[in-house]
Amino acid sequence: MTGTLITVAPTGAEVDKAEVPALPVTLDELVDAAKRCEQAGASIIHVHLRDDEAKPTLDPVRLRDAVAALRDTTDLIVQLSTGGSVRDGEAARLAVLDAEPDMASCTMGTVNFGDDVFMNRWEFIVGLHERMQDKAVVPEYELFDLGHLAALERLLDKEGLPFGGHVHVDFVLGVPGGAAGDASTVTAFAEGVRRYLPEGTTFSATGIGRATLPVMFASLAHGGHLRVGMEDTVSFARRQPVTGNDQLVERAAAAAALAQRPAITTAEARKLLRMRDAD
Ligand code: KMH
Ligand code: ZN
Repeated sequence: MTGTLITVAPTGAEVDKAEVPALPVTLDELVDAAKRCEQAGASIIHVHLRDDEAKPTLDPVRLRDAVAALRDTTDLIVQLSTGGSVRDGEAARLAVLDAEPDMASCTMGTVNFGDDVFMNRWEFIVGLHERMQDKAVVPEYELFDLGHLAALERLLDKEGLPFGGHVHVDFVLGVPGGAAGDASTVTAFAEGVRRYLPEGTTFSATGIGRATLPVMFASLAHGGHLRVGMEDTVSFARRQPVTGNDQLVERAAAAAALAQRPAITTAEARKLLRMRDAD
């Protein structure tokens, strides 16, 4: 069994900067968080950007600038979100790939998302998958519900493997409207990966809000990897706001070390995910 791949999702599209001042929203704040998180054990950064009013944006210039700045200042694998916010349209979400990240997210189906709907039509998913194949971008397939496993099996069957040939998925658990954020749900997803997806498929898992710890421990127990960050969790413990993303990465790295699967380096992560620049 390998060590643990830790992804940090520092910002997201939902958390309000006015309510959570530690949320990184400017490029300087993002780069600072990225450097600290790399130091703490992260190897992938899952990126959402904000505009000058700290609102979510898919502005192409900002996306390119962020990819360049993160590459200049860290060795992290840069994964852009194509999920954006629930208000983003398909064309803008597809255009994210023009910023030429190392990786990008690809959500495997529509899901209720609190009071909103996170829309991911089949044709849109196929379009994202194909464009990532063409652009040599490694996808991280985001699974918010068990049915998304079957959708991914169908996608790979019809459209072929992603660039590099390795399949990596992330379980996003505890979204109101999606799969629950508890240990037995992680078990169901892990069994689904073994049953429906190609041999060697790797998975990480993240739990929203108070689901973060049960999901983290269950994922480690199943040989899975971890995603943490303020996109998903803004309380470190009861009545204890997160002070920064590195605090969450440090805790994940400590849990991984206790599980005797310490955090892997960015170079090891590139190899694991068969990235184009892996040694
Ligand atoms: N913000 C959510 C609506 C992704 O980044 O690919 C979607 C999301 C998934 O965060
Ligand atoms: Zn995201």
